[in-house]
Amino acid sequence: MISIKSLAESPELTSIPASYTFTSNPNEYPALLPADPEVNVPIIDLALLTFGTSDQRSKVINELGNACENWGFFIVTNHGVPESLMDAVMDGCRGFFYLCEDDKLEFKGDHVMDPIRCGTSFNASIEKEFYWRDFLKVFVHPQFHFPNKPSGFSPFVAKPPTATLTPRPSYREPDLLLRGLPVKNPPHRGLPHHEAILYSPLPPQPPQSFSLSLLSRLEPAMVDENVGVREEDVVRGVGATRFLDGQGESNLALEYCKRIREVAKDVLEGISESLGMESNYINKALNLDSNFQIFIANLYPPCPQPELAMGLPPHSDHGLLTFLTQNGIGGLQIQHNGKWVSVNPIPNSFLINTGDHLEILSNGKFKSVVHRAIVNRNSTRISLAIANGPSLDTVVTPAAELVDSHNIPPAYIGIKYKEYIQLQQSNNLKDKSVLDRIRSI
Ligand SMILES: O=C(O)CCC(=O)C(=O)O
Repeated sequence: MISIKSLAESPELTSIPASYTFTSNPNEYPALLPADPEVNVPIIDLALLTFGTSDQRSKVINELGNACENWGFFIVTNHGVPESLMDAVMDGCRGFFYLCEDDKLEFKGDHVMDPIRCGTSFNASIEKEFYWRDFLKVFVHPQFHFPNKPSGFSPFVAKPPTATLTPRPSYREPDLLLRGLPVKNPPHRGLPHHEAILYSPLPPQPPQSFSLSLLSRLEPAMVDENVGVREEDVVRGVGATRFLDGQGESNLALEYCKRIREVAKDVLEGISESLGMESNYINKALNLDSNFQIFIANLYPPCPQPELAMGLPPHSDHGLLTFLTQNGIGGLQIQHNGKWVSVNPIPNSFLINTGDHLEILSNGKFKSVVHRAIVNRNSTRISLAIANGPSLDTVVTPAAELVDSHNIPPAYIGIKYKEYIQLQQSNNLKDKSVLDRIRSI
């Protein structure tokens, strides 16, 4: 089936084909409502969860609990994932969608559980109406897969740098000192992992994105002076810096996904505490060391009749937490108090939503919230949704601590996470249809 990108680029396209008509009555579908300034998704400063005083930490835990209960969505700032990495992964994904159709065919995949799959709509083989969306879906943990195109995404073995680079005027040393880490690796001796971040070709930026929380995520291997990065990779890249792991392997997407898992772990610790449990409750109960993580990139090209089309229909997410970023173009709408609300994430933040498995685990206290992606007439929107779930073999059931056989029975029957995903991915994407199948009350 033709990609939506190719269809949208056809010069003669002035209206959408009938098969892309989501509603025939544009009045029913307030697609392009501006975000309501009165309705604000909670914003949570994650640095306070990790580094705050105990009062600040308790306040953030409280905010997390309220956000999960009342919104199912929240925005996190000061998360520690470098903005240059977020931008670079976004650029790489744009590059993927702009590959020629033949190049993308290689990654088409045949089955919903193929580890790399790209395509159009949601499940075009069974859908009667199609969505104005192309996608790339990749399983990135516990095994990391990724397309080897465009080239900025390919792994490479780092070799020591051959030239001295001028560092950004940076907070590198103070940050290291604050963390108690030795300030080694002067530029002439090679660039360690964290400096690959700081020596980005992007213009100098305010320090907020490299605050303490970034350094919190540096592991000893990353400050190994033997791990270098080539200058040409720093200055060229896909408009980006390469990121290295302890073995000298580099892959932007791998690093990005790893950072997100670390943030997800912190957030889930806060959420566990908000449920009255030990901080590592969810991480332990759901075996998050081998958690299943999916990287989804969505492309929504300009649409000549956005009021009739849909990017992604109303649905909830299957996992625990999904991390969403976008290329500065809005389009996400969420259900809140019975109304559709447009949400525009703020730059350098993640919009996080709670998925079906957090609803199950919390026995319905936290709701996975239905959301949709609308399209627009003028701009190409790209969103990245990184879904973090339990391990594939885990059967998640309501936490025993939240169930009382007399007054609060378990509201869901658990099924293996892998089966749950298969059910969602092989059917039409519709509201909370999979969760509805396993409700017990
Ligand atoms: O593009 C968006 O804003 C939403 C993406 C989404 O819901 C998904 O990929 O499941």
